[in-house]
Amino acid sequence: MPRYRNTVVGKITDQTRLKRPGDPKRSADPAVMEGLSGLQERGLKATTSYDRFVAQQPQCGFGLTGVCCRICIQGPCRLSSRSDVHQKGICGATEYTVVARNLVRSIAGGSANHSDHGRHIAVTLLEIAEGKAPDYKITDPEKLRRVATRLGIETEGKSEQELAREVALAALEDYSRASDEPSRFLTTTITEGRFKKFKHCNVLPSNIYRSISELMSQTVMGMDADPVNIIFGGIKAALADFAGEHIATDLADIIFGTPRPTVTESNLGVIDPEYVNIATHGHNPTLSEMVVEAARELEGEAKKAGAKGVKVVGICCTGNELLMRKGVALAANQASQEVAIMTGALDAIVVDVQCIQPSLRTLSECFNTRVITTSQIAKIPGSYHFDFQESKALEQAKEMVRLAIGAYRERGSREVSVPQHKQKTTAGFSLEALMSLFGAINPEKPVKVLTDAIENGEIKGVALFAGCNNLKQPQDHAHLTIIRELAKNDVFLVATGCSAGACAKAGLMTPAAVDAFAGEGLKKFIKRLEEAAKPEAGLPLVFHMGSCVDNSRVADLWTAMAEEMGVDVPRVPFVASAPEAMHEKAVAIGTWAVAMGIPVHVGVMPPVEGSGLVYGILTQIAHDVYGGHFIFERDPEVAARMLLDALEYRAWKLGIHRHAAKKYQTSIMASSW
Ligand code: BF8
Ligand code: SF4
Repeated sequence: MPRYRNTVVGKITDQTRLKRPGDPKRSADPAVMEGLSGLQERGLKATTSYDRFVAQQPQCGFGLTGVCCRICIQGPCRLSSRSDVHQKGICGATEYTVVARNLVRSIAGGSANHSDHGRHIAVTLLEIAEGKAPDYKITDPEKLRRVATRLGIETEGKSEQELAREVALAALEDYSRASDEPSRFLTTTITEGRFKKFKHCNVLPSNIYRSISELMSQTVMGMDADPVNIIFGGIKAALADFAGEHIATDLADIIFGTPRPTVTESNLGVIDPEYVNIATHGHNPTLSEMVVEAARELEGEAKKAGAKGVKVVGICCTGNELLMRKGVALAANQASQEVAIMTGALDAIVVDVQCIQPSLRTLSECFNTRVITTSQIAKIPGSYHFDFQESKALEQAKEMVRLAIGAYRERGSREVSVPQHKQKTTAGFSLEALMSLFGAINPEKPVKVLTDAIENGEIKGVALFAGCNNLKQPQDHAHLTIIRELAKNDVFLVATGCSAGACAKAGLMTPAAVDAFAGEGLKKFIKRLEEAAKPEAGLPLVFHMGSCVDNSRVADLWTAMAEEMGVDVPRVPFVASAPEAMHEKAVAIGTWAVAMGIPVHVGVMPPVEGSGLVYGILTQIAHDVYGGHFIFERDPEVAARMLLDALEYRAWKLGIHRHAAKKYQTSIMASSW
């Protein structure tokens, strides 16, 4: 079998590396452009990330290519192949060691973030089971039973409380196991082929935290110098990240309910100046669900203060969690969080963890917004801080809402300026919701509806759009450009995280977008689903599958497809793209997706170009070993072509192999991609 070669992989187009300082095109989102120019018009001196990005130019070339090592304090050592004396760091570390170490340390960061989030939810479930978190309950007992069964826990004759306790303890065991037995949340959610592959490569994590700390240990000064071994350590921590994400998704569904299709609105226009407005921002739904409840209960107090009521809106992945489960409107994704405050109509912004810019606090000074932090490990100096405890969650959430009502009272006649842009959004497509949609056509084998559509050529495959905003690109532009191109070429589209936010704000999560952008095959497929399932609000062009931890839902989809097709994941026509990746969490997700066998496009160059060897491992060798690989391409149009090529290559091979298997009455080859 010839090795997979995309003719443009390994090279990148000549797009300018950095957005020109002063480039007026800062965002594809008209609400953001209006918000930014409004600031100047109002004569306010506040600066935003967009300004600070320009101020940071030119960024350091050593850092940009990953060859700056600061791991010990003899450094920083900046390596350069152009100078004899700078080819190695002081300790003798070469560029491939330094680049690999820097890369995997960001996987450790991302994995720590996601798995911490998962552990927090597992502890909440345990507290619910033990009666220590009276404001929470088990909303989806069926999912509780399904997850328990998947984990091999006996369900017969057990109460909800008993089962919740056992599931929570099984999740916590994935963080504390002393033996080398692999993580149960990983091994029970992947194909047998992937299990064998991970075992063979010695990358199966056992204890999530141990994988992260081992990786930190592996990469300190004077430890591992072998780039391949370092990257394998990174893959292990990335698979631990996957386990943590799966715990977060499964257990949040059990506590707060598994998302079902819901209709809401997105973009800054959802902020209504006549209400007390509270933005919930971050990632963990444990707090924000309580804020929604507290806002409902304190409606009367808000009215007494002269408002029409309390309006909760979402930002980033906390926004996605609330949007999926509660139909709460999404105000902003990552790069427009500051602009939400700049409307002047946000009375409070309640934050939990991750992707929260410290700049919010400074900006809030100009607009009298209460910034409320709630995590012991995510404080911003000068903010209101609550040490959030599940045992008194609702009581604390009410205090936060009262702070917002107080700020509303002080608003008086202060000028507010909300950009009037918002779009209808149909969201809430958990895997269960997607399967029930497909089940309207084939109740016995719902996923077959999707795989059949690929096999008969109606659609070309599935693409996941994930990841962040990154101000090296105009906000949302790359997401929207690639998505429209793939839609035109009949690719079924799912999205999570800030990519889902970009789609929602741009109106791509509406039935109208199907008519406007889908190619004939995709349109036919979606309309067929619509006719069978008759969803009240119709179906969107891009299916919102949730927050970033909910990429676990997407992995479950490709696993289900692989099982239905009788192949392993690397053969499924499925690709992923993070057009504006920014966070360490995105590096962790991209890495486990590649290890699962998915081609993953990244639209912003990560700091790996300093080592040809590491670059080659990520873009070529990864494919030989795992069947997935990274595609680094900054030009969204070229990237779209490359993603389509990867899908077509898989669909073509599947057809060829299926034909041969039928002819010779053998099973489909599984060993070579
Ligand atoms: O976890 S996509 S900017 S908000 S890291 Fe952050 Fe990136 Fe957004 Fe959600 Ni995910
Ligand atoms: Fe320099 Fe080696 Fe220390 Fe890195 S670990 S800073 S390369 S001496």
